[in-house]
Amino acid sequence: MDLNRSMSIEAEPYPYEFVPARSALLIIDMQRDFMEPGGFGEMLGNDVAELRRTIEPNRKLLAAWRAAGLQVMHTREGHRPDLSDLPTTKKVRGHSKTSIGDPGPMGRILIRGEAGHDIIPELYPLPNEPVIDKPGKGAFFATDLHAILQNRGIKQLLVTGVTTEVCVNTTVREANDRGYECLVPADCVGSYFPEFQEMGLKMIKAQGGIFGWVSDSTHILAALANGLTVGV
Ligand code: C5J
Repeated sequence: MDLNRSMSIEAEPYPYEFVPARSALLIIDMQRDFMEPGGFGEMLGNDVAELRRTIEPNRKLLAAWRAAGLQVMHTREGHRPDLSDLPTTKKVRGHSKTSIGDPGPMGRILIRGEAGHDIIPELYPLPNEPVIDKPGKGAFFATDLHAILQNRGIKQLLVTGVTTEVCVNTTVREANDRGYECLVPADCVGSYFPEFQEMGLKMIKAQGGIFGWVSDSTHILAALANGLTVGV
């Protein structure tokens, strides 16, 4: 595949043109505590099945993206063990009996280094794939993501992961304001709340693609397969 040759992906509100060499797959917060039965997400009363349906499409997309030799980055939401980067407002929000930093089902909740904070085995990062540890919802806030993307010449992002209306949406908005073009495959992002899934995607592609484009992993896989054929 010629990584500098522009490709087109079927998307809404109109086709997404992308140059593979300038694109990265950014997988947001596919962490055990959000995704796995028995984790923090489920402990709060959420149905993790709503998120787990995204694992298989993400796994296929990741495999194809890696096979094409393209760049992959991952994020994890979490905090330092001493909680020095955790705003009190975030700690107390929701008045939950158990909150960030407390002992949870998979170690201290959303604390770096704990089992629940790590990425699910199905999508585990390879050693050459940067993992961005972020204290907020957006992946650009208080991280070196923008610097890494700039140093690698990345201008376009395929954003997948969880949750659609929180960390995915916030990251897409941050990226858009920094001049990146974002494509979100609907089957690779998930929310605990079906109505937020729908509206979270609608908000991205509304008004001529105000924050980006929405597609489906099958269209991305088709474009990659087509690129491999054309490139030989
Ligand atoms: C993410 C959250 N990753 N919902 N976090 O969306 O708190």
